[in-house]
Amino acid sequence: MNEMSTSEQRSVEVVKAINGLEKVVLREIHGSSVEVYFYGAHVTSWKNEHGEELLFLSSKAIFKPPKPIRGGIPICFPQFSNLGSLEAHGFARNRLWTFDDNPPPFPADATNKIFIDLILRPTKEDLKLWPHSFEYRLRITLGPRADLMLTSRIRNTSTDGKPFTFTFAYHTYFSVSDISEVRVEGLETLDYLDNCQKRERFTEQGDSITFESEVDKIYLSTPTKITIMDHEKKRTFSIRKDGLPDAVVWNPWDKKARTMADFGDDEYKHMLCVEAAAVEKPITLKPGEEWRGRQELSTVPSSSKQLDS
Ligand code: TA6
Repeated sequence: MNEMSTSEQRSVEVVKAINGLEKVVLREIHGSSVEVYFYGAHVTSWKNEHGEELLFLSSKAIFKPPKPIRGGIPICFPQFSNLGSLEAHGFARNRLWTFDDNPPPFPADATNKIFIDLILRPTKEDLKLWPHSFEYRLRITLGPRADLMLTSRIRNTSTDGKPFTFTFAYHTYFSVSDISEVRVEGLETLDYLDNCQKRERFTEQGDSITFESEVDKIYLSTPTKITIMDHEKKRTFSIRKDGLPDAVVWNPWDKKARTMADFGDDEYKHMLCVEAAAVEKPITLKPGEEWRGRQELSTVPSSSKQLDS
C-alpha cells in the first residue's frame, strides 16, 4: 500500500482487534465507516453517517480461525453452500488476506470515495483442496452517502492450461429491527430453489416477501436491484449487483438458531441475509480470464407509502 497523507491515514487505519486479529477501519468524512478483518476479507461493520450499525454481527461470533465470523459479509468462494467437495461456502472466508500493493489498473469510479484493495492467492494447502491457481482481488469502497461497494475480480492464473469453475456469494447479514416487520421487494414471481425442501424448484407468488418461519431460498436470474424494508426503523436497504444473477434469502428462525453455537437463540429476529450470488450457473474461467462480481449497498429512509403498500 503506498504512502498515505495524514488525512488519508485518518480515513484508512489498521488496528489490532479481537483475538489479535487485525482489521482495517475506513472512515468517510461525513461520518460513515466500514471495518474489514484481514481474516476472510470479512466486512464486520458498516455504519451510516449517524454511527448506526447496518450489518448484523452475532454477539456469539467466534473470531478464531478456522471458524468463519458469524455476521457481516462473509465471502463465499470458490463454492457457495456445502454441496461440493469443499467446506461449506468455500475457504476464502477463513483465510488471511493481505493488502494488494500493486493492483492492476482499476480506476476508482469516483475520486470522492475511499477504498482498500485486498488480495487472496491459494496456499500449497489450498491447492491440495482445490487444485486451481487464482488471484482474487477485492476492492471495498465507501462513498459520500455511506454507500458500500464490494468489487471482486477473480482471475485464473493457472499455467497448466486448465479452466476452473466456481460458485460465489456475498453472504450479507443485514441488521433489522424485527424480522416479522421486514419486507423484501424485487424477487416476486421469480423461480427459486428451496433449501428447506431438498433444493426443489418453485415459483414465488406475486407479493413482496415477508417472514414468519425459516427461509433458505436461492432466487434465480433476479433483477440487479433488490430492496429490504425495515418497517420499524423506516429504513430501506438497497442492493445493486452486477455479475451476480442470483440472490439467496436466509433466516434460520428459532429452531435452527438454537442449533448454532455462534448465534444467539433470539438473534434471528434481528437479522436477514440477502446475498448477491452466482449459484445456478457456475462460472468457468479459462487461464488468463477474469470474472468481476460487484454489489453496492445503500440505505434510504422508507417513505410511509412504501412501508404501508
Ligand atoms: O446462505 C444460506 C446458507 O447456505 C444456509 O443454508 C445456512 O447454512 C447459511 O448459509 C449459513 O452457513 P454457514 O456455513 O455460514 O453457517
